[in-house]
Amino acid sequence: MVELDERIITEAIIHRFFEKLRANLDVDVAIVGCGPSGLVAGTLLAEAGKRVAIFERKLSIGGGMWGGGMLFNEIVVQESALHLLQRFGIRYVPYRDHYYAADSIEAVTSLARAAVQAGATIFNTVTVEDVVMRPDRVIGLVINWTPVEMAGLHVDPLAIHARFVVDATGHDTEVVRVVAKKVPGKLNTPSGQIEGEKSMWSERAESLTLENTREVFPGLYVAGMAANATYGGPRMGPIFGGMLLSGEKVARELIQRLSDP
Ligand code: 48F
Repeated sequence: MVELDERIITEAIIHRFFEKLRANLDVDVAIVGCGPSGLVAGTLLAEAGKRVAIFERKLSIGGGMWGGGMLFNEIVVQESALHLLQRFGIRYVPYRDHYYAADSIEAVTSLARAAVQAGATIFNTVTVEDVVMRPDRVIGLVINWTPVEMAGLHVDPLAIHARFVVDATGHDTEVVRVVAKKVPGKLNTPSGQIEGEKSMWSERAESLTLENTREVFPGLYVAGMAANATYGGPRMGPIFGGMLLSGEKVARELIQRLSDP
């Protein structure tokens, strides 16, 4: 038996982590937020051979999916997104007509496993605090450790470059907020600013999530709940089809954009 050496354990972690970080200094797509929309987008882009990094502020990934509705850990998905439950191997049961229920823990773990195994790199406990800009375009992200943010420490961040950034930060729409405030130019919204999320209306919210998934500023796309919050759509509650479909749509559009000359 070889005696375990604490220094080798430490060295392995440091070596592997910095390899991962270095490999993601320049990516095709940088996704902010590791909720359902970010995870679906990350998986499909990585499966298409794109270099994808996903940054998540929290230690845990999965965003608002773990808690189902009011901590009852089940989610509901409608017929139009059933193919995505199937694609990610998430088991479901039909409920009345056209509704499907799934265990939220199985949903998050299946999406996360798919994303990592497809080749997307997830950086958890990393907060995106700003973007990297060039004249009229977003070209990357400014990142820092979440504990630095939590402790209010004055520590300069680091930065990465990306051909496209996706704001999948949910209700807070944090990347779009920074761009609206600090990057010259206007958002591609009716007012040129963030329209703001509206109160709950599940049917309308689900279709608008898909419609609102698009490029909101050169180099910056919005997906998931962030898309509705940006374009003034309502919230939808614990139905998740729109989130999954939004991730699918942004991936499809970016695969196309990335193949443009
Ligand atoms: O909120 P979230 O799950 O986003 P989503 O994919 O899904 C929304 C649903 O969960 C639910 C809903 C509908 O059914 O309305 O809310 O749109 O995940 C967003 C993730 O982004 C992280 C945050 O911690 C969460 O896990 N996040 C937010 N801001 C930042 C961030 C930031 N500045 N840097 C890194 N991560």
